[in-house]
Amino acid sequence: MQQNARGRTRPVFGLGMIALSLLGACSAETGANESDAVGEQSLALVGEPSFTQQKTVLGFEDASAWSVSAGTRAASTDASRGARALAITGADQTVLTSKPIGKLNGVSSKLLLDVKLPASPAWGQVQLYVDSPQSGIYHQWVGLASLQGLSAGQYHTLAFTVSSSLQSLLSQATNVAFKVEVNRPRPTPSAVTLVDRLRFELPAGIPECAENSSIFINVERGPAFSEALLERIQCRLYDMYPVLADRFDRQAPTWLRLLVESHGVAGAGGNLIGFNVNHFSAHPDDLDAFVHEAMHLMQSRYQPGAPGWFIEGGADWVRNEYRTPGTPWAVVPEWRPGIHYRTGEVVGFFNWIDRTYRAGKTPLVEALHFILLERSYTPAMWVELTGVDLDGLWMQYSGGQAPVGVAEGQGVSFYQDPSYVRLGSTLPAGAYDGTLLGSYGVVGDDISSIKVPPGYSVTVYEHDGFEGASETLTGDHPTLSTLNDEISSLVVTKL
Ligand SMILES: [Ca+2]
Ligand SMILES: [Ca+2]
Repeated sequence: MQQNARGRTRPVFGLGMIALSLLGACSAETGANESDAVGEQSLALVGEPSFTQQKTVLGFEDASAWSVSAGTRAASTDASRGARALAITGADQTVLTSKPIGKLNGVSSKLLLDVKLPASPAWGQVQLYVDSPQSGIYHQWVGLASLQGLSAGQYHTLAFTVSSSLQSLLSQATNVAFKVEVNRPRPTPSAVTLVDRLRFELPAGIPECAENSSIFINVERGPAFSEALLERIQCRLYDMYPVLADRFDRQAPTWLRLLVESHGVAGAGGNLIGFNVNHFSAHPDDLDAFVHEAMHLMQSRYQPGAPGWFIEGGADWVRNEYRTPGTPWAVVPEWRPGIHYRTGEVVGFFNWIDRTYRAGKTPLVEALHFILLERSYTPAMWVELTGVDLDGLWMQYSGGQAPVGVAEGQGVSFYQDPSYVRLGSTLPAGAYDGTLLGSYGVVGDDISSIKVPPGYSVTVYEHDGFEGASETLTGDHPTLSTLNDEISSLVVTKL
């Protein structure tokens, strides 16, 4: 496994192969003739905890998550962290009350809150309370921080000590609301006070982007690596994994292992994401690869026999959905010779399906994802979701240009794995360069077994353009003694 020319990543580690191990023939499970609506219903994820709630509420990213007892509140982009802070105008005394948070993460001995005042107050204070009637916490006072003399126009961090008894209560509590009570001299009517970033203090060594996160990333250090880049990688995961979990798997692992390695590119499975320091040192603009890998963790519970190309293609589609603008990773927007859905260039295909057959509906990848999680996938699902079978969709997508192989026995069959596992295609007589092989779904440098029926021979070449080492084969070859995973062009001859 290696990076291809476009910088896609493929699972390369031992545990990373979990996702790849799902490769194989589509499941033939029966009784799964479910309608589209089943896949749509499961999207509601009713009753499952949210991965992003605490960060959204306590990070003041959503002004509607807070109410004020006096004055007015609005969202402000003048944030101390994230995209937004809460702006309060027109009150000397007010209580900000949060929506209840289902489950608190990262409870520690100190709560911190950032405030930015319109004027330096001669007196004033902020008092913090928590409330969870459901868990026996009734308007419990946490602490008080003074505002007196704080300079205007810049954020200051207020600290509140959390007693050990309250810590253990909060760790267990459900639906905890926070109350921030502000008292200070009456500001001028238009003066804006900003609050942001209510959070529990993090342990040393944890990046600030982990504030209010529902996940924990344990870094398993390998080769020496830029600490700044390692932090950026962790932050891409702390930012994106909860978003993906809320959308794709509310039961996704919350405790992740990030393994620093020195081979391959990146891989993922279970709760592990591994990556190659050398690749990301050379390509620090490729951090969206961690969105792709994080999606693999959402796919870990797919049914056995889930199509491997869909696992990879789905993770690519998600990566593209959440792409960082300006990064060089590109998708193939429309069909062109040399691509095939089985070999990876499918983001454009999925988007075409959504435009053509699923306008106004859940995107295809998302719908199939939940069907695979529910373990009710069969190839008939393509017809359920679009009205057309998969190969028919691909043919339409290509404008009728995609070549189609012949039936087994009517030409030479090429497989990705030994012992005739993972058929690429069965090809009639002709000369096939790398592009044409790609159009048939035969992956270059990956052929590992070949069936040559009576009356045919095949000459295989190490390089594209019928160059390099070559060998002419007849009969069946469950393994290749030479040129295994090296064939890049070939000629099929009818004798
Ligand atoms: Ca914020
Ligand atoms: Ca192979």
